Amino acid sequence: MRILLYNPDNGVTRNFMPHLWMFLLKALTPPDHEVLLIDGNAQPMDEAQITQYVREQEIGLVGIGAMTRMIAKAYRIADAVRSTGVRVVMGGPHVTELPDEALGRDGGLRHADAVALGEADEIWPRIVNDAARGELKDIYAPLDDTGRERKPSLKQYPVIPWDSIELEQFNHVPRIAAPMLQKVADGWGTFRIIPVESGRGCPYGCEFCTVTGFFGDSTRFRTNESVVAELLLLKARARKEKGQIAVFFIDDNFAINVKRTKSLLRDIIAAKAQLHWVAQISANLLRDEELVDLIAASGGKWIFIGMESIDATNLKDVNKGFNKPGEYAAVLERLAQRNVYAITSFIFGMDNDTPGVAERTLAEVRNWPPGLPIFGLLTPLPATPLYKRLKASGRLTRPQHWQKFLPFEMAHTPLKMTVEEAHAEVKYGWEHAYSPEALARAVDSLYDQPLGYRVNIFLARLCFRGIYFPMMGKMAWLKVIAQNRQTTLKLVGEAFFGPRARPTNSSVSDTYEKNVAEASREMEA
Ligand code: B12
Ligand code: SF4
Repeated sequence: MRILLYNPDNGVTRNFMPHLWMFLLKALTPPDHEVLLIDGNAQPMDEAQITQYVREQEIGLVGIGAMTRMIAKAYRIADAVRSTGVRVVMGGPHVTELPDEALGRDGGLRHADAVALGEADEIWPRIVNDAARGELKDIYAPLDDTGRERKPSLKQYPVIPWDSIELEQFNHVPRIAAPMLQKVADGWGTFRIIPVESGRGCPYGCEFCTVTGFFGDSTRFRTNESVVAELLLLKARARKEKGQIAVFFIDDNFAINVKRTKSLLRDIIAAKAQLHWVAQISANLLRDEELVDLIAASGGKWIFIGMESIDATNLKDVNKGFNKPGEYAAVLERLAQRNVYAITSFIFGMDNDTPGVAERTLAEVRNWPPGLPIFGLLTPLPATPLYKRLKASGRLTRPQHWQKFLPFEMAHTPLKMTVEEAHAEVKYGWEHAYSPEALARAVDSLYDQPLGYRVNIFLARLCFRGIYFPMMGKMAWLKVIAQNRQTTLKLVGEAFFGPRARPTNSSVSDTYEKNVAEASREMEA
């Protein structure tokens, strides 16, 4: 049987990285079936195109996975595929929480022939075999003999054949520039970001988060050997292609078990399996100096930190009181001292937020080492404790917001500001954090670092800006580059004429250094 695994486009950003579930399920498919993959973010398709593809390729089963924000598109594609008589199985966090919606048991249209609940690693081969025999069931759940949910162990993790998978759709280097860039340093003929997981689960239970409910509050890990082997495979591919591969460790909290993380990082270093990597780690775990040393030595370049808010009351409200805003600066400084920078994520529209929250947050951010701040709105995802609380108190304004996905729009009323005010705060956050002045300030604050670091922060900021201001076409990119021409010219000039003196026309560096010194004193105390 030919199987198509399809991931719908998210409607906001182009795909900067493949979705791991597709490659994982492909690797777990019984060998007598053929699996094709389409990621809508890299290969956008509408309903007509997908039905044509399914017919032409003689697909016998379509598997669709989606987060909540892509579910409306996922259902439209599923409906189109089912109209051709081909069966659809759906999986992922959204349908796990609301299987009745996908199966049309809530009074709506049926979108899927079958739904896979939770982690599908162990049940996928059964789904495929049932489908091949024409005996697909409505619901598949990973249960043990006593009928209790069974979380797959990650000790027998399959080998994802990254060395042979076709990855052209995820290459960020334009084809025209590839021959020249292949010759630069170790080769930049291709550049891809590849997702790798080393563990699952998070015990913290933040109120807005799906993870503790979905993956569980106890953590499971792959063996160090299997993670290291995967990195070596990726490294070999990059070398062979005269290109670059960066890894995104997609674990929800990569250092949730600090001892295990340190042992993994040591093994990566010992095996010379270092690639540049990004991971999500909560701020409280980054107090450990040795961990941060190992992060830097093993190739860690960017750490995604869910800071959420600079207001301790907000953090307590969403069960994230373990985040301590008072230590954010010191944590970021500890990373920056090792040339590791942070993607700092903030949520506006929390219950203690009032108008001006974006500027108050930015005032803090400006005093930190440069990073990539991102801003979103508090979103009640189905089945989270947040959703239940807001529903119980009658505060949901769009209880089924996923039916019509609207980026950066609230689905409930905050307590201390209006919905419109919350939207304006997010807009303010993005506009001011990614303005040409803010980009120039970020680049200047690294005045004492090698040029490469300044170019890195500049390019990363330009790309991250695209989350809120999508730059889909060449013209949009040209406009942004024109707006940032002063910084661009400064960096180009430096590349040709050597380093500049420390900037004197800005108080950035002084303020920054003062704050760093203060933060370090606070931590020492
Ligand atoms: C990596 C990641 C991203 C990447 C996505 C890009 C990418 N290419 O992967 C980035 C960083 C861009 C991202 C962004 C966001 N993300 Co995200 N992300 C994740 C993360 C950390 C890992 C995903 C992953 O690969 N997991 C590992 C794989 C193996 O697990 P899985 O995808 O769930 O697949 C398993 C099962 O679900 C099932 N399955 C999945 N699909 C299918 C399909 C079929 C047919 C079958 C049978 C089974 C099946 O089988 C798989 C194996 O067991 C998850 C958390 C997590 N640990 O999963 C959050 C998560 C998916 N993200 C989440 C959210 C909310 C977001 C954002 C909306 C955050 C925001 N406010 O901006 C954005 C939206 C992105 C966008 N633009 O659309 C939520 C989704 C909740 C929900 N109900 O939808 C999660 C669960 C995190 C959370 N805190 O709750 N994200
Ligand atoms: S620490 Fe991160 S993954 Fe864990 S519950 Fe909180 S938001 Fe979710």
